[in-house]
Amino acid sequence: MTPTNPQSLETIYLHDYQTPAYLVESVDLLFQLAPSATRVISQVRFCRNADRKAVEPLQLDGEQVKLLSLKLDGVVLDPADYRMTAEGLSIAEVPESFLLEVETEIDPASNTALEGLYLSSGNFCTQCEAQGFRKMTYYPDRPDVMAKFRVRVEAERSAYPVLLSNGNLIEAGGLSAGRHFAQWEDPFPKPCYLFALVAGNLACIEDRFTTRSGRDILLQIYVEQRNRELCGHAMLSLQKSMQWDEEVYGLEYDLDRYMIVAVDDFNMGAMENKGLNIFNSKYVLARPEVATDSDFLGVEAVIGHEYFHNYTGNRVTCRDWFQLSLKEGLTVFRDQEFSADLNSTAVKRIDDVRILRQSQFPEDAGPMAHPVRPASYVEINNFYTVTVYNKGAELIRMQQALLGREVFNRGVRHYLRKHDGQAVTTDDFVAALEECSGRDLSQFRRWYAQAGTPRVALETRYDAARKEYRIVCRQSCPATPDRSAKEPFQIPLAIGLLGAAGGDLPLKLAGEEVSEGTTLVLDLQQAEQEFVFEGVAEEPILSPLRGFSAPVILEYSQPDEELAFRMAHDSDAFNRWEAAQQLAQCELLAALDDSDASPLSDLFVKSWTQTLGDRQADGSLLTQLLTLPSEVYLGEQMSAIDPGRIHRVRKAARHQLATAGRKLLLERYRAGRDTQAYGLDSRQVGKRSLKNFCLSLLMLLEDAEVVELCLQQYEFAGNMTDRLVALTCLTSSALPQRQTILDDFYQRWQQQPLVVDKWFTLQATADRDTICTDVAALLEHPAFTFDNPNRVRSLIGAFAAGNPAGFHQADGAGYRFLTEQILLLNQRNPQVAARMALPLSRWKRFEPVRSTFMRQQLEELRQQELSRDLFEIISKSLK
Ligand code: 7MF
Ligand code: ZN
Repeated sequence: MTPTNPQSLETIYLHDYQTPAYLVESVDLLFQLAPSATRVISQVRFCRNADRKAVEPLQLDGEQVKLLSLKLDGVVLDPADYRMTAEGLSIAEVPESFLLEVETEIDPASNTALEGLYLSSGNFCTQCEAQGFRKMTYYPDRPDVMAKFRVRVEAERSAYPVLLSNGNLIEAGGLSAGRHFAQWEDPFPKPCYLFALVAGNLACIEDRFTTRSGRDILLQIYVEQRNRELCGHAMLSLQKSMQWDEEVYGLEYDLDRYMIVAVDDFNMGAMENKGLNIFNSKYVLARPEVATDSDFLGVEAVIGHEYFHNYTGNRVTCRDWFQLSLKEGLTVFRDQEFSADLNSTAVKRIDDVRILRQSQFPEDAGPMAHPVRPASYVEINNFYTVTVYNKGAELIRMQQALLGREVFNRGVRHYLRKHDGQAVTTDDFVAALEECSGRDLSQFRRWYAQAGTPRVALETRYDAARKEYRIVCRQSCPATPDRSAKEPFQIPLAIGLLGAAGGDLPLKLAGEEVSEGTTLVLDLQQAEQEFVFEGVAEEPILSPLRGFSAPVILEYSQPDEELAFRMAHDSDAFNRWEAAQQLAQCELLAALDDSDASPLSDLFVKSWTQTLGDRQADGSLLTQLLTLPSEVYLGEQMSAIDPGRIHRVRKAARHQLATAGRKLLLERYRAGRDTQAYGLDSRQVGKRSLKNFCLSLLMLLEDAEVVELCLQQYEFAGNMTDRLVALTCLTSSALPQRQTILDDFYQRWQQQPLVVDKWFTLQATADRDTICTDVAALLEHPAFTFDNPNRVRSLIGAFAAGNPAGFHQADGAGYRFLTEQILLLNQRNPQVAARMALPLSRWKRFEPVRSTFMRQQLEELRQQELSRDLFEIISKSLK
């Protein structure tokens, strides 16, 4: 752990940005690999940046590395010639251009933070984004310094037969003493955060892709030998990604070889290193017996995401880390569109909006709120957030809505051509769209600079005599830590008007042509603005914010009957779901105030049952429509969150639906059982999804018939999707077979780490009064370890973030448990520890008893010696 010395806790500001004083022409790296003592020899050609007149010191970043030697143009530097700190070294006087040779030693075997060079299952791998490169050698570790890299890797041949780095393999061969080498060269200049190295005993699965210009690309996936049968879906997803980027954006892959390596120990999802992506094995390995349908979708989305970075991130990169959303927001947007095109647009949109509301809106309303382009940070790793990623993607989506798909698409192509090979800013992106469209997006830019979720209140009035329909929009945005007063946003508000027959009415704004299509994007710019529709033949039902066209909180109360009508008839599938959610939300929130055993109205139950009976609709969409708003989302609607009460009401409502719908649920469950071989097409996925939704609800009844179905499904399931749902239901039950079946599952799958993760998660998220002691007991299980981030997330993360009622137990036991684990992790892996602390940061939102307990734990943590990552979160939470 980096000790928290005052220097390392400094805040970095966007307004302090300066171009680098020295640029790099070329980098030659030699890695002499050994687990506890790896030598890194770097030869870097520097030249003074042309925009500099005076001589400035050369500043290099380097942390936790042992400097062995430093030579400038072949001459060994005397310690008096340079200055060293815990964060790097600077050389006061250097010529205009020169060769710097740096030799360092590092210890990958004891690297538990998993940044820089480390070992995973005995194999070497690297993670350099954002600032891991400086943990290997001294170098200007900033994304606006781009260079061509040549890399030579040397290692013992028997233990590390595979030696990989970015780009093209130039040469490979034997060395003395059982060692061998490989020489790699990446022809594209890149910042060092895209550097990668892998060495180990890995199996390689190969396939090919022919680009539309006829170039033949070698595709390789490297995994541990035991996983070689689990790569088919990842390979297919890669080929689909390459195809999609050619078809939609005209982008062809630019190297002859694309490599993916899967490792078990990884702090995050995956990493887009040029030509050599490194993945958390969770997003590569998949087969029906071990992976669920949603795992398969996750692999496809993450493979797509990393592939799409090759242009949006690698060919055009970020000037500095404040611009992170330049590559992440845009690439998330691209992976969302990719998944929507391959699967279902509506279901994908619903999933993405759920993430936004459940994670990003709360972040925007809490102490860690920051703009999509932050203005300052202490630890950059803390800024890989849902705001930068998912709200960032929403900003891209809004620009698409404002410009129209076609113009937007041309704008993105223009951006990539104009800035190819450069390190740029989010402003450069918006400017490229402006150039292409002729539109002025200056007001839109505020979305990048102002934090907080805007609220949009709507008021509507129909004038039957004049056949006019008016919508008055008022926007506001609450204060956030960065600033209190907000300028109005430019908000694309997609709307439709429904007639009594259920169809869309034509849309004609006063003074404009009748608009094409049945959805119109209103361009809201003022704090208050009125839109008048003409020729509206009947009093319409408004369908507002179609497709969730802007990341805002809408304030518009519609009568329950209108919501039920929209739930059945809105032509926008997303808004059918939204209407159902609103209707349920109103009733559940109202029920919080009395202890009624039946929180849902007859109107709701009737509409819900009608939806359940729909035999035409896609199963996945139906499941979404039938699912009540989550406990987290409901909590966000309360002025002071009471997780216990929310849990009870939501459960009572589900029980009510299960009782009222029992017959139909059973019927739809039986109809959904597999009659053919397992397949991943969306029809089959949808069928399983609906069937398993029915089972989950029915299991709340715990009657003999249903329990038998559940036990049968567990026993005879031909795939992990079905088996896991059955086991999840059993785990929250009080049935006598519960423990035997959990043991059985573990016995069957203990050799598959990703399945063992599921086993921990389903216990950590179970609905049980004993949950805190259950989770604490699982810490002692032989399969639990703090060394593997997936395992930590599967138990501790799943409990704190995925079991609101259990974690927020009223006596504070969940909070005390979490604090202990955070402190254990703080030493080993600061990045993961900091993420685990986020649930506590929301203390102010909870009812007084819980709020006090949460704050106490934060105070407790503040007393300890913390990593920079954790220090920033804890101190900002207590401000
Ligand atoms: C899909 O963004 C969406 C987001 C950084 C690491 C992957 O490619 C990445 C890396 C974090 C959080 C989320 C994602 C990634 C990272 C991610 C992955 C797939 N550049 Br941290
Ligand atoms: Zn990314």
